[in-house]
Amino acid sequence: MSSKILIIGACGQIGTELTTKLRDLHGVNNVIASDINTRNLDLVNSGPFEIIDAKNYNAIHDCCLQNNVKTIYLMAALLSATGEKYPMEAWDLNMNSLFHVLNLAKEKVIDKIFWPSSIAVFGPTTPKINTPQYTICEPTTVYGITKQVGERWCEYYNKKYDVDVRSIRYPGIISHKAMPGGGTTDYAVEIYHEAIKSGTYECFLSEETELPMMFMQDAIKATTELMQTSSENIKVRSAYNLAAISFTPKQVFESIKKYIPDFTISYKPDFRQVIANSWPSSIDDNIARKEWDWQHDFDLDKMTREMIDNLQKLVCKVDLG
Ligand code: VAH
Repeated sequence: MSSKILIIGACGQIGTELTTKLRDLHGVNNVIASDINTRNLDLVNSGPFEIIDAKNYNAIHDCCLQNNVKTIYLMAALLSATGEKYPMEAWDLNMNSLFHVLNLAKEKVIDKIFWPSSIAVFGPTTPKINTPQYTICEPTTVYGITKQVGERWCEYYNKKYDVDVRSIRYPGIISHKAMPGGGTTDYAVEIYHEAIKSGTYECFLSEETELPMMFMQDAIKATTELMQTSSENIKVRSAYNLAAISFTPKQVFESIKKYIPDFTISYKPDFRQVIANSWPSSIDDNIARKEWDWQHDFDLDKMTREMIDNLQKLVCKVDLG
């Protein structure tokens, strides 16, 4: 039986598009999508799918043995805003799911792991502009703590047990296919939907809050390129800084207005403003660019064009029934 890929958390914002991309690269039947429920019927019906709770070691282990899974993409996690509401649940899911896949690799049940880290590993004491790969990391969110500790465990398993685990510190990610859930950067997705749906948006961050962001197509490209890089070329076994664009709510609003002139915005910062204030404004990703030729393709206006074109097509499809 050919070796398979298992995506845990395939119904999430990144998992949804990662499943499609990996199936394009490796063949539909070689990529098993899994999640804790079958809410996303399009995805469930698009190829091999299993219900797996990322916290359940035996369920993951059995799926790997029954299907000859040799690579796992662990995409399930509680993000920054939700993690502040449910800290122990965030610790449980984000950490124990990582230990399960690291131990499966240590026991040689699987060969390779992708695990997403985040710019949330940085905190208020980190240099905010062009944040370097190696710097002070004192995260002030539960989510950020799980990602910082997770990076330490990834590097430990690589050095001690030769586990081939690879990771990227994702910035905020913008896509039109699946909504994000429970993040502080979710405003950057909601704003496009509201520009088309209602023509106005109340932003939960202040207009000058600059954050590192990336269009989904770039994030998926970086993930698959990192996983296709030969192991000896990967020197960073915590997680790579990765960057594309940084913008404020005001700048993305201005970009959208070029296509939807009547669009209006108001600002009503909530608890997520404190989280956003603790994160960098921009990221230095020169190590990823040097070690595995990373480069992004989408700037803000190119992303806005892509988002609006696709969301307007979606609205037409729904209207036409
Ligand atoms: C969040 N979208 O907002 C995630 C991401 C950098 C932010 O990790 O929590």
